[in-house]
Amino acid sequence: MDLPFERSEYFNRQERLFAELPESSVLIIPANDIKIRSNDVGYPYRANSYMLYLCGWEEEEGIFVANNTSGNWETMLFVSPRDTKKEIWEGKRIGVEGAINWPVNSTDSIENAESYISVCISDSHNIFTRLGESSFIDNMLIDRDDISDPRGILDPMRRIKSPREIEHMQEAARIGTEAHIHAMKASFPGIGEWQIQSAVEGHFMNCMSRWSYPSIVGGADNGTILHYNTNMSIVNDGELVLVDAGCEVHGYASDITRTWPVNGKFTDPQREIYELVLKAELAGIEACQNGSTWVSIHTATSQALASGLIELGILDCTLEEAIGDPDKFDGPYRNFFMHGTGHFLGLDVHDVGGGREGDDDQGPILEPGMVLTVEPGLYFGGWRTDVQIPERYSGIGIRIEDDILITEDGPVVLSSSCPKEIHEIEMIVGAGV
Ligand SMILES: [Mn+2]
Repeated sequence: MDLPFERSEYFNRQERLFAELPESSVLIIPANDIKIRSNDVGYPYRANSYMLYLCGWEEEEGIFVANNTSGNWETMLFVSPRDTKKEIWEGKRIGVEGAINWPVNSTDSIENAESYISVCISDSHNIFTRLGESSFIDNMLIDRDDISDPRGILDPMRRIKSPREIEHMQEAARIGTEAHIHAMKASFPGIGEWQIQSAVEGHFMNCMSRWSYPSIVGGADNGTILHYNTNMSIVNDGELVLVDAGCEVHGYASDITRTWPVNGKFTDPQREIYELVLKAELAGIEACQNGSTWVSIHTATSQALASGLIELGILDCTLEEAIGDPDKFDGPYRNFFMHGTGHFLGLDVHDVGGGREGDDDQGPILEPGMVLTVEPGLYFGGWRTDVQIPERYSGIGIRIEDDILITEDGPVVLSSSCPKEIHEIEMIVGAGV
């Protein structure tokens, strides 16, 4: 099995992390616990992102341990040992001998992990791990109060993608883009949301990929529900469908949203809102400049959306009033755009490194190598009771989302081949597969 990165890249990540840790430290990264779905059947297993980042270990079970109690950093990977009787049922294992090809100093059976880690933690003054990931590790640390979360160091590292990471993300964006094009071509009035989902996810699987989050396929009013993923309704003639779907390549996510009329022709009200969201998205992408603040992207999309809502007569106020407190963005435009403009993207679809709502400052400064989404939307759910929805726009939910790489020369749209201009969409929807 080939690792998705050269061993040197993993060693480089480990060294940069270790350089930030004090003497007498132990770092413990356990694999995710297996979650039961039904009786003895587990949910599909997905490796812990920090495990993938530091050593690329993807098998169920596994503990990455690093310590510098001897003065030098030593890394150890505990894995499930070879066991023919279990492998007959569960599949072949890499095993202790095979795991030495992973970027660690040594490997051992997971059965020996407890005694090794016990010695490590009693010899160390600083324990770095994230509690709540593994009941096994949590139980071993129950009496310790000198535990620190290594994410404070790892997350800023993960925020800047290496050239090889960007290659994997470009590939995830390429597959995601093709999947959206397939779904557009396959659309027709009366199609089921699940059938569109099947076109999208079928393409992921065809490319040896899988979704990076449950696909959102919402027709008409369902498209106004931000995390709708029931995907069980029919999309009728004259209705829009909002598809928010992305896939993973070596753990790296794409996250793309497109909205199109299933009959291939926007109505005037749909076109008015679509053009506004697209304008806001392009303004947000343009704001993705090296050295800019995170919040400047949200400011750009918010100003475009708010002024458009005023022009369309949906809001009757000044731009300042529409946006509200410029630090809080709490004006009435939020009735129709109630989420953030984007998030970092990487090994987690909502990747680590800040930039999420709740940050109290201007957010991270954009730097080359960061990858983030820009995804403004407008939602006019006819079912809403909290706000007056204009009849003309009732049932319209539109979001447009692309994956953006920050470079010294400006934003690079990794999902740029995914159609989003109205004339492109009208040409491709229903073209058949
Ligand atoms: Mn997103």
